[in-house]
Amino acid sequence: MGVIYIGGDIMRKGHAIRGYASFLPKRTKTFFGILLALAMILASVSVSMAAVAFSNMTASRNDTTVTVSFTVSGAPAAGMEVTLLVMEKTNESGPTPPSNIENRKDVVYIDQKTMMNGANNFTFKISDSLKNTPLRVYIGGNNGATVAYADIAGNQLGDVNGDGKINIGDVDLLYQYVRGRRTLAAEQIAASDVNKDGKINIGDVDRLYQFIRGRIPNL
Ligand SMILES: [Ca+2]
Ligand SMILES: [Ca+2]
Repeated sequence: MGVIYIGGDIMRKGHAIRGYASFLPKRTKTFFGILLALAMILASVSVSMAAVAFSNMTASRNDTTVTVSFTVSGAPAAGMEVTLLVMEKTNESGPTPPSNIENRKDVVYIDQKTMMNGANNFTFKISDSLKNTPLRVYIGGNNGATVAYADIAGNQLGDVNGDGKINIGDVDLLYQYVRGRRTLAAEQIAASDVNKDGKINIGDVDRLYQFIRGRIPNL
């Protein structure tokens, strides 16, 4: 609102200059006219850049299909270019994308589309080898200033906390869940039935612990 107010203030000053300028020589009027036009352009640019925002971002995966949804507000009426970047979350956990993505092997997907104000969806395919990998999805406006992200947890059996690794942290989390001390999301529950009997209980905790201790070769 602060920026919009400044824009309005420039407009009001512009009207005052125009009224006064009718008594001035033509060259002076042209100078004031250019000044007014510049002020109006600057005001409109600063308003539109400051107001663009992404909200309600979600990302989900069904086998090799990823769906990303988000709401755009404050974009120009013709829409704005939005860049979608997906990286393996195992290596990437920052709130903004890394700057050297052309040198990174963990870029899963990148695309650009014109998005309008309101609800938007991206749907795309990832390779079969990435369908269980934890992912971080970034969206960014072309001014570089507006960025949002959402995570997709790993789906690997035994990776209960979805961080792409199977270790004691997963055993602990699963134990807490079985004891009723905490809840798990649907994809975490899907990763928890390590003895594949259709139930999540202490038998799964035990098998997962045996696996990470190296006492059984696979889950
Ligand atoms: Ca894990
Ligand atoms: Ca089970």
